[in-house]
Amino acid sequence: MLERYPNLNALCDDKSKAALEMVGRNDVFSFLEEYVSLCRPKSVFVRTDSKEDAEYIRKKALGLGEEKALKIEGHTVHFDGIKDQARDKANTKFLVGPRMKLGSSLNTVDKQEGLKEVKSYLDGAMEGKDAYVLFMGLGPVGSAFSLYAVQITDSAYVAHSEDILYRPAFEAFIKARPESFFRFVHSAGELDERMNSKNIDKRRIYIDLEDEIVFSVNTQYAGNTVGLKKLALRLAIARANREGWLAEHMFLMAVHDKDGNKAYLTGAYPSACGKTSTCMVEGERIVGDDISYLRNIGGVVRAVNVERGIFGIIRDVNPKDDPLIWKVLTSKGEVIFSNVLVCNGVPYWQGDGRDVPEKGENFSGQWFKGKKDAAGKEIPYAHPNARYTIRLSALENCDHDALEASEGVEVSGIVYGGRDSDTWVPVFQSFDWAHGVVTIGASLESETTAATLGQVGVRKFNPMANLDFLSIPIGRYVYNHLKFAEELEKIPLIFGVNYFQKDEDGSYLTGMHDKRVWLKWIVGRIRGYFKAFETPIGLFPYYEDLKALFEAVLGRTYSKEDYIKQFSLKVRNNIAKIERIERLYSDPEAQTPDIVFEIFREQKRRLEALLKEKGEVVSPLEFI
Ligand code: SPV
Ligand code: MN
Repeated sequence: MLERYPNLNALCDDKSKAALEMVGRNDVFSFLEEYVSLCRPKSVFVRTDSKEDAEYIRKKALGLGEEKALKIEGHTVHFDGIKDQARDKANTKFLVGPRMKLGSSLNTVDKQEGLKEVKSYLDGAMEGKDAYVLFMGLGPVGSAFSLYAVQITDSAYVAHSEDILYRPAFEAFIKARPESFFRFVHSAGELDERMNSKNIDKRRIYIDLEDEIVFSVNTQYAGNTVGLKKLALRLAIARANREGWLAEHMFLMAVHDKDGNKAYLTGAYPSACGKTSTCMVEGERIVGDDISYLRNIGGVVRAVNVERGIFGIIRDVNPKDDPLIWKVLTSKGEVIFSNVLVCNGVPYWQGDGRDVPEKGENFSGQWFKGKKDAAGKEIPYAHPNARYTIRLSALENCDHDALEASEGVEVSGIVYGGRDSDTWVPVFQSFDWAHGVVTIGASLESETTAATLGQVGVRKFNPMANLDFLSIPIGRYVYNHLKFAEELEKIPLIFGVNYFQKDEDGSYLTGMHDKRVWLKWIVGRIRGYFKAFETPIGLFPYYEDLKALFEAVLGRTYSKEDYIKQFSLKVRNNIAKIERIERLYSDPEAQTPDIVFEIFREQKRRLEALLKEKGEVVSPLEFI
């Protein structure tokens, strides 16, 4: 069969040929033939699920210098180029044909034009390099949640990362015979002497939703290149839109109730808003930190972690605040560090609590204290968006059974984590599903962080923390959430959290570990052992319940003064927020259903009445 695909056939060795013959699908072969013909690698390696194949790729990454070995066994470092340190939002675009309408908030390019452009950059882009073909699964393989993907990449680092972060699915792909599968074509393009993508001005991530294929070229940063991560999320959101489920930028975790039973929560927080630290809190269990698929199975919401690893921000990971991650990062085992500083085989990063070496190697090359970039700006020793790539199974707090459960776990609550200094209280619950979807999830805002290119510290709208990955009109996306609950027998509760409220002097109003208390309150609400009182924006906790939780969880007295400060409702700021958010949904192409505006109107009416009656800031005690 392969003989009908001359370039592919000629580039594979016997082992790879045998693997492809086992797959035996013309749609796979014609896809690969098209892109090996265009990109022209010197050989093609087809990865099966075997340990040897994973090892082959790991060794390639080291042999080629895409990764370097560190002192601790199994640890490597990878450097992305100085201008390739984050997701490139401006050059990530959907290819749209004449009939596709995605609304003004999505970044699009005419399909024919975009294809022509990206294919011109892919033309010969793999020359002199080996290409790796990977068959991977999203979610536990062989389950109702599973999606399959085939990626071709010329980066051994990308292929290695995929192996740590996702489930190999060569055999599952053959067995499941999926009707359709996601396709990813990646080339780092021409490389410089440090093995970094050279033509950053021609960096493109173009997404074809009709053919479920993503092209990524002239970049190495994992958020732009690891197909199964954010590239697949965009395709999955479009697929979920057609099929009636939800593809979300959410962690999945277990929180124990007072009897020690687990309640599973999903949580959406924009980058660097406390998402990983929440699902990693002491005493609870992590299932996943980034992407979940949610389905209605038998009238309840069930979810899986799409991934099996973490591509986490390493900044501020230290033994005191993150003992479990720290342990993995300082013990034997497979870890890829990226964009840290390496000195004598030891990786260093910002906020690790150690003395900063005077020199070493970092994303800029040989680094020394005071080194400046081309614009005269001092280069930090480690990039603020430096990362670690690990398997979840390496973590002591991993909920292994839930991670591997092919039927997923039942979701009892959904948490949306915003980041603002002056609008949301630390934790609150919505009145019902629609109210939570609209005024909490769809109204999420955060300040920008180093995970995306551009200015840091600006408040940005980020519905369900999924804005960067939306591949359907934004109002339609919200509608899908509203619709999702219609056929449910058990509807998860929805909560909002904000760890970043500030006092007048600029200091944070809540402590780093207080999120453990908010989670316990959430579980108490789910199990029905805490009451809550009504305010115009939702249900708030009683002081006595929080006081008892602070004592039990953190062994600390929680003062009424703190409670009043933290849970005072900033009425005017909440009105202003609604006005900001409403506008963003009003583009007709957004396809926002009327109910969204009605829910905003009602909330605004409640807030305005309160403003008249009690003023701009209202103590929680006033509601009781
Ligand atoms: C995020 O930025 O949301 C991440 C890392 O999880 S990235 O892979 O860059 O998307
Ligand atoms: Mn993410």
